[in-house]
Amino acid sequence: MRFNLDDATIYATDSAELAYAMYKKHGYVLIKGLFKDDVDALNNDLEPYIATKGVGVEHMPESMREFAGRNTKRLTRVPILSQTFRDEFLNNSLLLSCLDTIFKEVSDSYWLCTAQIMEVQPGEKAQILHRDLEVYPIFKRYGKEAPEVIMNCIVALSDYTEEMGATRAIPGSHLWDDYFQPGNPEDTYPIEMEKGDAFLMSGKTIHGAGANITMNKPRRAMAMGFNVGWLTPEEALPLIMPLEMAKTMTQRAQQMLGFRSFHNTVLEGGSLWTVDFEELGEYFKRTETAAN
Ligand SMILES: O=C(O)CCC(=O)C(=O)O
Ligand SMILES: [Fe+2]
Repeated sequence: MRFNLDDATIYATDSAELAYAMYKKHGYVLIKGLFKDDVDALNNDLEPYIATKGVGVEHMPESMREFAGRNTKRLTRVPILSQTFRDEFLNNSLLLSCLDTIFKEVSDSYWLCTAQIMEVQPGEKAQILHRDLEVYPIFKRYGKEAPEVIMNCIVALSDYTEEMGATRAIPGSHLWDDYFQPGNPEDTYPIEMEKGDAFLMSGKTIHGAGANITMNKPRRAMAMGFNVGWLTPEEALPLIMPLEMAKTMTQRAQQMLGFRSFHNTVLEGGSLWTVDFEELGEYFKRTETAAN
C-alpha cells in the first residue's frame, strides 16, 4: 500500500497529542506552517554566512564527508549566528510540547544536539540512508525496543520539491525489529515542504537527503536535533556561546543549550551538569552577583 504524506500531516494549530499519535505510527509528522512567521527573519540573519560558505565539510574525517554531502553546504552554530533562532525557534511551544511528550518516557530533559543549515546544491546525489540514532551506535542493537534518544526537526527555509532534494524517509521503519537491515531507497517517500513547514522525525526512522536533480535550485533546510540530557550533543555550543548571549535567552533555551543543569526528577537519578552540586543557572547568578 502506498503511503500518503497527508496521513502524517497536521497544522501548527493542532495539538501535541495529534502530533504524537502520528509520530508513533509513522515515525514522523509533518507540521504545516510551524515556523512560517519566523523563516524570513532566520534567512536574513544567516544569509551572509550561507553565501560565503563552501560546499562539503572541512573538519570532518574523510570517511564521514560523503555522508555530509560533498555538494551540500552545512552551516553549523546557528544558535550563535541568529537571534531569531534563539528567540523564536528555541521557544516554539508546539515543538517543545511534542518533545516533552516524546522524551518524558526516557529522560527528564534534553539538549539541542545541533542546529545546522543543510543546503543541498544542484547535482548533489542522494544521501546515504540512515537513522539519526546511529550517532549513539549502541542503541542500534535494540531495534524497535530502543529508547527514543534523539529527535530531528527539519524546517524548510525555502519551498522545496522531490527534485530539489527533499528529505526522503521510510514510514514505519522505526518499528522494524532489526535495525541492521539497510533501508531500500525504493521504499522511501519524499517529504516535500513549503517554506516554514517542519518535519519532526524519530531518531529511529530511516531517512536521508534526496538527490537534487535540478539545474539551479538549491534546497535549503535547517535540521534541529535534540538528544536526551544524559547523552553528549553533537555541537559543543555552551563552550562557544558567550555567557552574555546565553543570558538573553529563556530558561528553557538556556537548559537546551547547556547553561542550566539537568535534573532527573520524574525518572529519579539525581542531577547532572552541575558545579559543586549547585544548579548551573544558580551558580551563574550567584557568582555574577559576587563579582559586582
Ligand atoms: O538534509 C536532509 O534532508 C537530511 C540530512 C540528514 O538526515 C542528516 O544529515 O542526518
Ligand atoms: Fe539524518
